[in-house]
Amino acid sequence: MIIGTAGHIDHGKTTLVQALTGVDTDRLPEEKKRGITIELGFAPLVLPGIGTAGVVDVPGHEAFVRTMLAGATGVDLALLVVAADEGMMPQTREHLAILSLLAVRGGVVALTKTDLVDDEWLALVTEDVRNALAGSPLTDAPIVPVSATTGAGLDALRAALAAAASRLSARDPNDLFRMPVDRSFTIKGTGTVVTGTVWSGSLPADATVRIMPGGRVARVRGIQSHGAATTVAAPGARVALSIAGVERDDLPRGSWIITDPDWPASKILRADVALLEDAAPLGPRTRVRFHLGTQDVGARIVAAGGPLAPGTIRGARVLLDEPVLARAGDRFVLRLPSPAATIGGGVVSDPSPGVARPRPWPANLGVAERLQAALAEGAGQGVQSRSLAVRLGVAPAATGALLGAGAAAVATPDGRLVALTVIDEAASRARSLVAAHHRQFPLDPGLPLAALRGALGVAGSVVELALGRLASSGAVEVAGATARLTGWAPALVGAEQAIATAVEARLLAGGREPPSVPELAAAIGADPRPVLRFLERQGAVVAVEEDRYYLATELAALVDTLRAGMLADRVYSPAQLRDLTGLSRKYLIPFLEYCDRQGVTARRESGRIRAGT
Ligand SMILES: Nc1nc2c(ncn2[C@@H]2O[C@H](COP(=O)(O)OP(=O)(O)OP(=O)(O)O)[C@@H](O)[C@H]2O)c(=O)[nH]1
Ligand SMILES: [Mg+2]
Repeated sequence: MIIGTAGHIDHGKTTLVQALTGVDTDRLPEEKKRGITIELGFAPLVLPGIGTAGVVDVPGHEAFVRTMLAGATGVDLALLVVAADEGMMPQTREHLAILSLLAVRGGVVALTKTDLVDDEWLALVTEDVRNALAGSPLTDAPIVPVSATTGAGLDALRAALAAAASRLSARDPNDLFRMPVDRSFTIKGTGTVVTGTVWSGSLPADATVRIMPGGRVARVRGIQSHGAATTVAAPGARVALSIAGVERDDLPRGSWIITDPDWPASKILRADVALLEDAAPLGPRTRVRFHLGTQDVGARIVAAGGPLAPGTIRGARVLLDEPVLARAGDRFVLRLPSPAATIGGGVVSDPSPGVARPRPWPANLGVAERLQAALAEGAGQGVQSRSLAVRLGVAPAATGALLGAGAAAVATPDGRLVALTVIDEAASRARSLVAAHHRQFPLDPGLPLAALRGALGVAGSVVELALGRLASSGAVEVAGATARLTGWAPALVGAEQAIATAVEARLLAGGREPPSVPELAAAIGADPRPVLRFLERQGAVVAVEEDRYYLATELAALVDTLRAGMLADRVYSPAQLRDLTGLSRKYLIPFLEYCDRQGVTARRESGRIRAGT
């Protein structure tokens, strides 16, 4: 449970945190000297009935909004501090806007320094604050009058925080582990230590982690929470991790600690974006700062249908100057660098689009709609199933249920999710391709699978699924490495039949010395090759050398003659074998090489022997 302070400079945030927890979080000499908070402060707060919550104290100075953002990101509850003597001030409003953009889940307003004002003034300020809260996540938040100086109202404030905390739903400990780093330092004897709030999932001690966005792998040596060693970093906890094998500069604020091996960093993402009421329209060329977690990078926002204007949420493509670790559902804040101002923010709808120039999606899509859109974009390659938890922002265990809940998709054996329509379409195209192949090559046994895969342009596993469907519907069957219409067999018809008759007649007439393919072609006035290949598959002819076919019966008789005439273990010279077969030299050598390949004969230095039995 993390509570984050918010509010204008000098309104008493740090003093109030000290009054509640006993911890002075302003430790830096410069903070002491200037009397302001510069860096994030952390203190444990015991809440009745809840346990120990972590308080993150942020600076109110307008120059440190970036630090405030790093502190406010991932908090469960906001503690908005307003000094009763000054009331609503610019950073009160800016911090409130940031809490809204981050969609903080609840909070309490502390109207502090009440010892400095009278009741009438207090009533006016309270009304002012209530009006300012309208439309924010703190709309109905209790406004508790307190004084850090006198201690008045502190118990009521604790009770209000405890009540707000009790209304929060617990975070899923089985979700993907993720922690943005807010501080990193070196402790003598311990090494590199990072602190942060666990956004999701759990981390056991000794875990292997990835430091994002760079992806470096490291090992966790120890975990502490609120100063005590613990065996697991639980979701929503403030923790310190000591990490082996890295320097503090390897994981500065803005780094992320994760465990998922496949979670990619994003350079381009899809998001729903909205501008604050008082922001100027934002075009695609304006450079903004994109704050997500404790990370902030330069970015440009390309919204669908022209520049963004306040008042509507729009789908956009976010182009990031540097990689960011994002997940669907993540909230982010947009600021202008100079003059520094918070101008808007949004929610990541797709952290890893499947194409280089993703078109923005409509705003406010649900999980099922985003899955359908991703499947449509993935087309014949589908979407990797293991990417869904990040890409859709659901716990890994819940991704299976998406399919059960009617997503019209199929899981492939190689871990993809493919839209049913894609498989249907691949199946119908495969069927047409096979039929067209039969028409074009009636002597061919079918369309080679490799050619089919190439022509369909979809993942191999999608081709398998499509063929599986065609097979079960009885439309297409796979035989060996080819696909054919079920029951289809190559046959000689028309002109091919005439060629076959002429070819067989001439091969028969040639006997042991049949004409070559070019000779056949010249004799019959047509290309005999397709017919010869067909007859070869039928077993009627055999290619003894390139461009020379024998009738199978003729060849078998010739081989028998050779085998019968050769004694075992005796070497025959070519001249002897010529006499034995009656073949001229031109035919003899290719025939003997054929017999070598077939294992009928084997070569020796001075001739050939009979091989085999
Ligand atoms: N009278 C009175 N003074 C207070 C109270 N709370 C804080 N102060 C004074 O207000 C001044 C600012 O208090 P801080 O707690 O430093 O204010 P802050 O909001 O943390 O300021 P930043 O972190 O710089 O934004 C200090 O001089 C405090 O002593 C209070 O309840 N009553
Ligand atoms: Mg302070």
